[in-house]
Amino acid sequence: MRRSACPIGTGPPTARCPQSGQVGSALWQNSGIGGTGRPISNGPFQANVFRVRIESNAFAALRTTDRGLTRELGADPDAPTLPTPASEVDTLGQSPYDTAPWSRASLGFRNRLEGWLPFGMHNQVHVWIGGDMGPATSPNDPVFYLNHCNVDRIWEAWLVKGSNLCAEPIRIGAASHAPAKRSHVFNPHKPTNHTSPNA
Ligand SMILES: [Cu+2]
Repeated sequence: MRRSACPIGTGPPTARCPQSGQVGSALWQNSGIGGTGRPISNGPFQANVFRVRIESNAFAALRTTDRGLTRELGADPDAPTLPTPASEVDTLGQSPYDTAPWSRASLGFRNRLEGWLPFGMHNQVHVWIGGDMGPATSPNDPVFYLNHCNVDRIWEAWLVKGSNLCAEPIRIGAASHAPAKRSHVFNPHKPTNHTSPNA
């Protein structure tokens, strides 16, 4: 794919690559994976060739549908930009993997990559893209897989650099570290009402 002057992850907004440069990236053009809209109107996933068949309602219950794919790039004030190379450097420098209380309030690599504070890299991408990338059915948007493959890439880089995987092994079996129960909310990537960063 052709690289734009301001590809995703170029860094904080500058005169050369303002915030809008992220929306203007080649990725979101007709020759990429299409852009923004309800539904999106360009690219290989526009409504006349790509249909969303299953969606979440406001309580994350699944229901059938037949509509075009939606995105609202950069429209959510909670995530006005995508993560940047500086975000990645910061994330790779996090150690240990996780800390008490093993929640969205925890410091460490896991939360910085996946979750909150205020948005970990993974959640920040979901919220910045918006539309169908928000609810539990976010795999409806093929860009979901770019985001998750990037999470895997950073996870591998963190392991290769020899980061501290188990800082507090005695605590691993504690009840407080049990997998978070998924709450049924419309947007699993917002910190207001959800505990699992893994959607
Ligand atoms: Cu995700």
